[in-house]
Amino acid sequence: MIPLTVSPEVAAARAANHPVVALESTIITHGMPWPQNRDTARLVEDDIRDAGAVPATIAVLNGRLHIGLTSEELDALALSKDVAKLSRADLAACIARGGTGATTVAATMIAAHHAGIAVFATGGIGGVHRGAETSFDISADLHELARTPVTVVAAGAKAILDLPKTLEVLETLGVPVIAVGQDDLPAFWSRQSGLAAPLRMDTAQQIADAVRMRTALGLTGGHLIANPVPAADEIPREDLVPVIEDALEAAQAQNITGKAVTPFLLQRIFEATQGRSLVTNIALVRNNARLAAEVAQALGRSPT
Ligand code: PSU
Ligand code: MN
Repeated sequence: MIPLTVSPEVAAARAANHPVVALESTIITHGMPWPQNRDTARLVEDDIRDAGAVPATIAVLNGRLHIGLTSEELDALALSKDVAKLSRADLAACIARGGTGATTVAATMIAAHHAGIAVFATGGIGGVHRGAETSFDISADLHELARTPVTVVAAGAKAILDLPKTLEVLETLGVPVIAVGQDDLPAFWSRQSGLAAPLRMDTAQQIADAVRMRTALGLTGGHLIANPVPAADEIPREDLVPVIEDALEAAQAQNITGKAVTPFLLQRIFEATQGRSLVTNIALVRNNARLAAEVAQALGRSPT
């Protein structure tokens, strides 16, 4: 038996067949500093409610898998230090030991699917890190997208990664990568990556139709919906190139490896941009939450 706690709001939504959107918690504990992490988590939940769906923030608290957090639970998580960052490899062990952990994209997909939630909004997925040819650092998020049927709305993969290699791996794994409203793959803080997205769709209904067809064909796995950050909030790619290079050099000089790499780089870039990267990160997550709510609603309607 899985020790599962479904929040009253999420339980009521599921009972009424109302659209639900999953949210991860690593972005709260490892992706943003206090208090913006807590404020963003709340804003994003409200964005989903305003757009006509119910948010389900997912985390492991004292050995229980939570689908939907109360505002007290959310505050406590946002304030806690030394919370584990859980992926497919460590989700079960954390629950079994009675631990507390934040879920990454991979672990949130597993939990969402378990709870019957088909759509999930985040900032940017993990992917193939630069230098992966020697470090072998490839996020478990990619393999999760290949196997677990959840539609993940993100602003692409984080621009700290090797985006061409990330696209290659997603193609190899058979994950549909769909850019929204443009031909170019978005690059998290920037609208453009300079890489053509494999697929393009312009409406939530088109995305929902594609998701349904993939299920009808019996194909396992999820979708990556790459939603560009709103133009008013983006940091142009040219501005970020030197900042990312610097952060990567610092990570190497300080021997940062494994799970610590992504949080380290995000924090470095936050400092180097005087907080501008965080403003953009918040805007893009909110934008993804709104689209995810539309996709969840479109999945509840009949196909076009
Ligand atoms: N989106 C953000 N900020 C984040 C993340 C996503 O805007 O911090 C997190 C997600 O939990 C994602 C993780 O799964 O970063 C990637 O970590 P890694 O590269 O170690 O797989
Ligand atoms: Mn990694």
